[in-house]
Amino acid sequence: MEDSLVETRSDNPTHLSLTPQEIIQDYRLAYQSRQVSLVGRREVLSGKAKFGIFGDGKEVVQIALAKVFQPGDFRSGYYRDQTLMFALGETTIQEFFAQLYGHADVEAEPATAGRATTAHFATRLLNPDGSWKDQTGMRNSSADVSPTAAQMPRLVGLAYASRLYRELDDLKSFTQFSHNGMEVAFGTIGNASTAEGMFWESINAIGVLRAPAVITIYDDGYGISVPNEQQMVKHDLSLILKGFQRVPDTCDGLDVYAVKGWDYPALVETYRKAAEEARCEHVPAIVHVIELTQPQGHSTSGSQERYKSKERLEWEQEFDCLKKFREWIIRQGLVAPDVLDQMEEEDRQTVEGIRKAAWEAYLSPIQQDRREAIRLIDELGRGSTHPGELTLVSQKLRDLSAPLRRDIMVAIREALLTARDEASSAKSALIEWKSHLNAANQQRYSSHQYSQSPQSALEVPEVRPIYSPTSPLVYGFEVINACFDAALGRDPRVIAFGEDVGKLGDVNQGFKGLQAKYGELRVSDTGIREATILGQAIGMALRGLRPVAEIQYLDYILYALQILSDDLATLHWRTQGGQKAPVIVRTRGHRLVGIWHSGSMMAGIIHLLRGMHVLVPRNMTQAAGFYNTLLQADEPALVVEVLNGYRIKEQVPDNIGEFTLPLGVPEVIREGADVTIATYGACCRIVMEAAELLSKVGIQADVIDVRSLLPFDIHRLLLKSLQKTNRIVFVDEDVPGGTTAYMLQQVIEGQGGYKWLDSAPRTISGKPHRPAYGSDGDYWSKPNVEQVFETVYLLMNEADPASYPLFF
Ligand SMILES: Cc1ncc(C[n+]2csc(CCOP(=O)(O)OP(=O)(O)O)c2C)c(N)n1
Repeated sequence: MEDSLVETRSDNPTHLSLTPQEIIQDYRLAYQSRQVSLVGRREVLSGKAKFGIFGDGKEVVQIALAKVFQPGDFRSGYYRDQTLMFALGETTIQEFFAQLYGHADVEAEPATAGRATTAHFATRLLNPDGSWKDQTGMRNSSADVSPTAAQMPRLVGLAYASRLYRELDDLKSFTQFSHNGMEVAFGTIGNASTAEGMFWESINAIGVLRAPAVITIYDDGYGISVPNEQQMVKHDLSLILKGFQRVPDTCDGLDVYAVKGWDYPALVETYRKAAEEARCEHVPAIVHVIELTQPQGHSTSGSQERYKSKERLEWEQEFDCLKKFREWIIRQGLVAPDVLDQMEEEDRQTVEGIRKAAWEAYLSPIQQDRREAIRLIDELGRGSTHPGELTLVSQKLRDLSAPLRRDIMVAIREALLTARDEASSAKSALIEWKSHLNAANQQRYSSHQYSQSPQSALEVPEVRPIYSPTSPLVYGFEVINACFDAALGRDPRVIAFGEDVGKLGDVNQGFKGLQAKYGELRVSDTGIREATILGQAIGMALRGLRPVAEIQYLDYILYALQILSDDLATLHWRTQGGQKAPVIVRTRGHRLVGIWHSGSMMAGIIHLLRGMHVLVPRNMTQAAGFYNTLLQADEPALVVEVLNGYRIKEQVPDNIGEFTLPLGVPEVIREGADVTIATYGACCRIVMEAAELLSKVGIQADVIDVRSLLPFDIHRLLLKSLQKTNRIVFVDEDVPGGTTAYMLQQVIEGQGGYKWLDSAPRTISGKPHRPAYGSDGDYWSKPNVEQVFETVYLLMNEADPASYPLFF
């Protein structure tokens, strides 16, 4: 062990200031948690639950961690944390089993209402109406995700928020979220997942930001079957982490501890020290917990005997943290072995009783539905000409020992199909029951993808921009700048950050001068670390702040796309409205120059970010309107500004800080009766030029700027245009079959536009490759005026060759 790492170990409990009762209580909780793992695995292997992953082998470290976890603190962890959650009182054993069974009821399974896999923890941060609860009175957990290490980026923001609440006077009144930044964010991660780039990016960011996070690495030597030798250089995380070690007596770096996972007193001491420094001095820490085991192997999907040696398995038995904890308690004379045996027996029974209750609670509403379905099918059979077949259907359903909801639906469909040639009141009743079940299951599994609160972005009232003869004509970047100036002045929770956002005021000057005006914590620079810029924003938003996180160019959002997709976009849905993170992601894209500054991969984005709003304003005034709307809403959104719009002049509305732009409402930017052209972003300019040329040959185009891809045209304006023109062309710079195909599906299928078509619908997109460099590269890679003109002209020629003769 290197000198600079603090190795803690102790055999003497007296200095722990814990009573024997507290220590025995800790042991019993650890023991109960182990029982949960054993019983849980049995439930999966017997077929009652689908998949099990448990925290066995990590009980003692989590008991120690829980001791320093205070109300107001946050957890960002992963699937091994059951003991921590039990010890915090934030997940009950019954709720754990409810999740194991997939009990889709928020009362029974408050973390995710049956949506997330086993051992995905979360606390409910929101009231049923979507408003924030008082976080300082609760021990909080952000909602887990399965991609390992993806819990790390949001830890950056959860911890950094404490610094902001402590150092920004204007935030002092938000006592629902913080008391002077005294909150610590606790992260947990497995040893193997530290091989992910996101882990290193996160600890670097936490160190740079001096964000009070305490990160625990549970090191059990393996990542499923792959040992540390194949996961990390030098095979020893403590050695690698040495470079992050805080320079003594400075704030530079993190405190790095190494402690054995079976050594209860040492763990208790280590966490006390680490949490105290983080809480009071905002010094982050890493606790590398070594010599951990995994008694049941990785998960229910496989057996560890296939990849662990006999020696390793023997060592794991010997160093099982529960065994060592028990031995230590007995050695200290805190309790006699036979008394402990008795307690263990009681705890085994307790856990089994809770499991049984969880199973019955899960099954009983399904059985009730089954009874009703059987009754209705039998009723149908009584008046039917197919009584035998219908009896078989209901008997099959009755025979299932543990029916699923889908079994009920399959039986109903089979019964209705059997009786398809009949009409009866019994059949109508069954059809009605089926639609009732479908609606209930829709609610059960698909609700809350977007906000259902009064702060939904769709509820923000529209305020039109006001112009007067004195409204100045300025560059686009100045419009954005005025909008952000107003937002920062209006609301102290608005915090903007990103690469070059602070001192420079972003690469296009949208924040020019605003750091000087509002300070370095309100408008700040970050490292080049897109994934953790997003994580920073998610964590801050979870703690009540209003981050505007900038990704410098749309092309680089790919680095953050995983976090956006897995974490941010799913958050509200995967907690069934229990958590929200109203992050505004600001970026700029579409055509400018070359392969990596002309990105417009909008289809990739909209398909991966369902659960967020995705907005593509064509100019900076519209972007400002969207920001004003979003800052009043409680939902996450991505705004893609037009890269080549910053140097184009626009008139600033007199109410730049107040006007709003509704989401999902396209705008007709040129009227015509011959053809509808739907587009967005930088392509609006191209299409408008083409429409001008088309009008010279007598073709009048209805040009519609879609503006908002998610949500899309909620009032069916495109359909109205199509009903007038009977022809439609979709134009954008994405790849063929990208967002143009999405728009086509929305209008032709979704809005029923196919009924109004006199010509086949067309799409015009960029090439399937990235845009080549230079103006000519742009011209032949992205849609151009001539291409739009010719496509529309051909459409008209097809319909009326005499009026529109071919000339090319
Ligand atoms: C990004 C990602 N890759 C792969 C997986 C599949 N997977 C689940 S757990 C796991 C091993 C993780 O090992 P470690 O981080 O040491 O944690 P442990 O399960 O041992 O506690 C893997 C590879 C995943 N969930 N996420």
